[in-house]
Amino acid sequence: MKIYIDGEFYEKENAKISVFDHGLLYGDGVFEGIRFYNGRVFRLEEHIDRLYDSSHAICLNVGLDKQTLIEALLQTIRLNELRDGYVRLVVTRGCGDLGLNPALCPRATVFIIASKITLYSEEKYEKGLEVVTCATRRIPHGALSPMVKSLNYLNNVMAKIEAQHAGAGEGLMLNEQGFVSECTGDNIFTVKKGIIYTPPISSGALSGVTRNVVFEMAAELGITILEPNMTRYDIFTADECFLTGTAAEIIPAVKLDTRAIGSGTPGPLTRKLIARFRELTASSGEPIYK
Ligand code: PXG
Repeated sequence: MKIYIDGEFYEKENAKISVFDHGLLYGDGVFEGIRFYNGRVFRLEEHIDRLYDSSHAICLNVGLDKQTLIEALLQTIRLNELRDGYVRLVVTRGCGDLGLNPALCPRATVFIIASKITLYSEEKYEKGLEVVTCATRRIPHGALSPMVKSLNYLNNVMAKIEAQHAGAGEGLMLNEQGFVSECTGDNIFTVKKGIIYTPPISSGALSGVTRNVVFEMAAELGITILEPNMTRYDIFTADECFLTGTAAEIIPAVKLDTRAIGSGTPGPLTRKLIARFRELTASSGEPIYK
């Protein structure tokens, strides 16, 4: 495996970051998780744009322009001779001193890992996930914008632990007001009487790239999507529910806090969206091998 760090490629054993890197010391940095299918990177531009928006919001200069970073990412996949997989792109504040002052970090650290990721078995895509509500709330806008895909995932990790302790596949996170925000690493959608619903970004949800693909697919199918404030009740009483994320793709959710959602099996619109999503991932995206 070849890993990109600051313009050089290293074997896995030698791909190391300093203990003085502020990404490690303070979670000071941003990242993207990007998938590629059939020799093409899916929604590359959207991921890169979000990374630069996240960096800009935290006053972090990536140190590379978008095109150079895209070329480094494609080159990392090529050197690993992969056609299907997952890229983790990370930009940290870089090496500094002890003390959180970012001004003491002269330049960002950029690293890129191209590998594989499987979050759920095929059975979960067929039968659906069970979800539980977590006590851990989504970070509020006033603490750190939840739009920033930062290296501070501790609240999501705490929520994931709660879900695991409950034996559930995913954990539902509410915001400080008690409205539904998203899951620990996925956006959430419901279907009720033919209309699709998802919490607004203002709820604290990440503006997911896969979430945006659902909006496009719904437009294509002529299905309305609404973004009202949502509560657990709206999910208990939905006809269908599914989660979206780069790693999870589109996965049905069939139970919330022991209540069956709809029939308790993946619904027809969910299945249709999964099928269309698979067509899109197989046929679109930035070619890796030109
Ligand atoms: N919300 C949160 C908090 C996320 O971390 C999403 C929503 C979905 O966004 P995208 O743009 O991927 O549709 C995410 C993304 C992992 C992993 O390693 C997690 C994500 C993406 C890739 C890998 O568990 N979460």
